[in-house]
Amino acid sequence: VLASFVFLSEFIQVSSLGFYNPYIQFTLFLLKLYMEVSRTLKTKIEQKTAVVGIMGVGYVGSNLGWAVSSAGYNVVGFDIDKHKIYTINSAGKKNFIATDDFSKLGTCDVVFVCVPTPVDKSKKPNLTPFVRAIKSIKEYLKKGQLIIVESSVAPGTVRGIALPVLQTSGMTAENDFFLAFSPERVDPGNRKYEFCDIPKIVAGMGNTSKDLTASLYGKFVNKVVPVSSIETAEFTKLFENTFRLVNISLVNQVQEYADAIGIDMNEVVEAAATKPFGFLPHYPGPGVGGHCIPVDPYYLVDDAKKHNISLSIIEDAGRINSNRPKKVAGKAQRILEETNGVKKHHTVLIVGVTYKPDVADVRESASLEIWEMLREKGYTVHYHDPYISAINGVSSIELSDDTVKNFDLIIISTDHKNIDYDGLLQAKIPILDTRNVYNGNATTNVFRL
Ligand code: SAJ
Repeated sequence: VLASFVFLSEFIQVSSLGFYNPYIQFTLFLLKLYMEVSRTLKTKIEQKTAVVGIMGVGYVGSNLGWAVSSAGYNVVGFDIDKHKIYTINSAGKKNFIATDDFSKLGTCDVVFVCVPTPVDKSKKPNLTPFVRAIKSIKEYLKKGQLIIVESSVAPGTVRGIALPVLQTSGMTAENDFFLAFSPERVDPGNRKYEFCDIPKIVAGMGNTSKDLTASLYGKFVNKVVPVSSIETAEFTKLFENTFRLVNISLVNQVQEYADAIGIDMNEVVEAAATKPFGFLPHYPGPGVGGHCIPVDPYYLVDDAKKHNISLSIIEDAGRINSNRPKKVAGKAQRILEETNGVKKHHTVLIVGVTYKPDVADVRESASLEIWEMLREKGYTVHYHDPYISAINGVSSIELSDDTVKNFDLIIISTDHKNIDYDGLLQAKIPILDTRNVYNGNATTNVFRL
């Protein structure tokens, strides 16, 4: 009855505008209803009464959830991983809870998609988690909901895959629901930039989606950067990480040449970085880990191939970086044979097993590849990492004179800040410093990559 009353009053109001053409009247009426939908959401965003859902509360979704809830919104995290759910709920933040009950998606005014978009062993994109998340959202999609994809995907994925799935609900984007894309830029362990300091690129299926999304991010991010299309935003994310991958591979490959002629590549990079323009420092390392840099660029490679374009530079860069753990293992073997004899059984201590310093994340970590290669050479390998208490069936060993002296070689593979590297020198054990923690300071028992 209420609905028909609203319908009637709207119809009368519209028709009183003097348009007696029924088609114009009906169109105006629909326009009014549509504006009502977006205006309601806009009001909820402005008044912070919008309920915000986040599909996937890993490092991206959980960081986003803390930021959005700290801005004053009620946030519901959705995940299939009970540990992730427990971690959020045990924090006891009243306006940030997590659940595996996806039916609660229907209570959300906004739903972010922050699920992983990995690649498989042959570097082919794997959108299974992404499509599964979109289908769950479609199940509970309601009129006026805003869906914002943050997961890194190839250009055209939101429009070509997410949109059709959502529209099987019978609702259409920009009329019944809103659909946008804003690439995640969470940087684990980065203490220099808070969440709010990192500008957010934003694009929508239409202007209303874009504007609603920009106004929401504007509540907890200092700078929102609207771009012309969703594809531009998808492309931007992948390109910014491809830039990093290629530059890391450049410094890794050139380091081999520098090393061959006795030049310290880290010193070269530091010297080049004194140029205040046109140079961005990247440093040689034992390999490229994590879930962004060695992954995102292959979404570009894969999509470019569909357009008969070969982004060979990215594939070459990937090969250079993938080859680094093998170089470290080979260098370790040479050092051991030089310092410890060819036949003697060798024991190696790897310092740092996470993929990058000061984070407790081992995904795609080069250190673990190096470990496996040393084990295949018959070496006994132990590790120390203050962020990882146990892995590969062993525990992190404490660094002390008594423990360190039992090793034939120490490999500094991830340079956490909270490790006493000078203390390691006291043991006079050969050290392979793949991260330049000794900054090239010449000491007899320190070897560079
Ligand atoms: N690495 C090098 N040399 C370098 C920089 C990194 O070998 O000069 C290695 C690291 O050891 C690590 C891998 O590359 O194994 C990736 O390092 P990363 O610093 O890029 O760390 P990520 O994977 O956490 O990348 C994130 C990305 N952020 C997002 O995707 C939102 C990336 O875009 C950032 O540039 C990066 O953090 C950052 O700058 O810290």
